[in-house]
This record gives sequence, C-alpha cells and structure tokens, in this order.
Amino acid sequence: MANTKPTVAQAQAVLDTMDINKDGFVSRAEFVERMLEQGFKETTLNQLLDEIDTDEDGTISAEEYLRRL
Ligand SMILES: [Ca+2]
Ligand SMILES: [Ca+2]
Repeated sequence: MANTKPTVAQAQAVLDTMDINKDGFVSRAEFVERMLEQGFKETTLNQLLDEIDTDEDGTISAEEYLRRL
C-alpha cells in the first residue's frame, strides 16, 4: 500500500466487502473468514483481532480498522 493513509470511507469500503451477511458490521468470524482466503493463519488473525477490536464488542469498525493500519 502507498504511504498515504486511507480515509474512513476507504476503510469502510474494504470492510463492506468483508460484511458477508450485510448487517452493516464486520464480525470477528467474518474478518477471519475473509483473511483466511488471503492466506493468513487463524492464530495470527485472532491476535490481530484482539488488537483491532479495542472496544471488544466483537465487530470491526472503520475507525478500529484504520487505527491498526
Ligand atoms: Ca456482518
Ligand atoms: Ca469493535
């Protein structure tokens, strides 16, 4: 990715592609499923999710996603 940080809108667009059941939230399970397709390991993803989901509500918001990039 380039040096410029993506905007909230861009992050939301990425998250929308991960929102499998289209409820407007990316759950940890949805995130893991999409990232496994990208070749990430599940243990790595669970650690990553613990870091991303700072409010621990079980979903990834655009703000949380951006903060971790
Ligand atoms: Ca969802
Ligand atoms: Ca969260």
